[in-house]
Amino acid sequence: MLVALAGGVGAAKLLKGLAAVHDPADIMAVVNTGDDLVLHGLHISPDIDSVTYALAGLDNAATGWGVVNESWTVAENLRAIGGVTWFQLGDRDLATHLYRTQRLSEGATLSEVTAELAAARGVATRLIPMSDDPVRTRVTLADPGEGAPAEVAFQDYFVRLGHDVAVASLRFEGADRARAAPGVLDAIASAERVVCCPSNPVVSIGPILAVPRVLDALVARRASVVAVSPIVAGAALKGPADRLLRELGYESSALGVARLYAPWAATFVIDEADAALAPAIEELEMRCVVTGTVMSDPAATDALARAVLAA
Ligand code: FO1
Repeated sequence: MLVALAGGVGAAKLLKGLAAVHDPADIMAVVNTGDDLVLHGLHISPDIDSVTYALAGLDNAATGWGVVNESWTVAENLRAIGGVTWFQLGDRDLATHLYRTQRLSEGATLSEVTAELAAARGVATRLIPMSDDPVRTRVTLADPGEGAPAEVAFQDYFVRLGHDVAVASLRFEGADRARAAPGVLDAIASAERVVCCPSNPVVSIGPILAVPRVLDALVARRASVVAVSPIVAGAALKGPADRLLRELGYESSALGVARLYAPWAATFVIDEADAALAPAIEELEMRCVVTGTVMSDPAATDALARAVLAA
């Protein structure tokens, strides 16, 4: 079994590549749920949905989230009646949130619903939330502004504020009481290889590591863990990972991410643009693999997946 730690868009791409070059039924993706939110009474799991849509070939490559060929009738009507529209939900995407919310209200777990949705979309890769218990990423803003709350929910920071604000700190509400979803710890313990996808180290991988016993399980399997740097030439390919790393006191480089991951990952994959960092990464007692990590098309994605499996 290949186990992958996954956030949203970066993970979705690599998982697509891994599923193309390895038996998808032998891959289990453990997905971040710290970004989850309830809006219009609907339970939305953005990272689970990004991964599911990508593996089903339904992903919207232009946005990196949501469904391809989306229509916006509900959103347009919601806007007309003065509803909340800063977090955009397309018509096709809404079906997913309706299904999830209904099943959760019937007593199904998030793991069960995630498996049902993946099966319904024809996804062979096993998708599992990091936890069935609620864990919510909360963001403390450095300059909240007069009368504004200092701490906001993750999607308020990410979408409503366009992650264009300085962050002072993060916390993963509920993580201390959360249990890893059924099967996660056993899968890490018995995996042939664990792949940490090129996701945001602090807000995508961070919440997974914050679930009790996950970090210990990874440390115990350090020799089998391969992580892919989400930072290339000092910058994130998408999203605020570079800025967040700096604001939280880490170096915004592949080396900075390697320092964060060194306790539990023995192999680190970096881009050719960062080849000069390899010796410093190897000093962390990590094996450093230098290859093309920018997944600009399916061929590049599959090549990275092959390099990760060969690492
Ligand atoms: N990201 C945006 O930037 N704007 C949106 O309106 C938005 C809506 C949305 C709806 C469903 C969904 O599954 C994801 C959505 N995202 C949106 C993406 C999401 O906020 C982030 O990409 C992830 O949480 C970060 O990994």
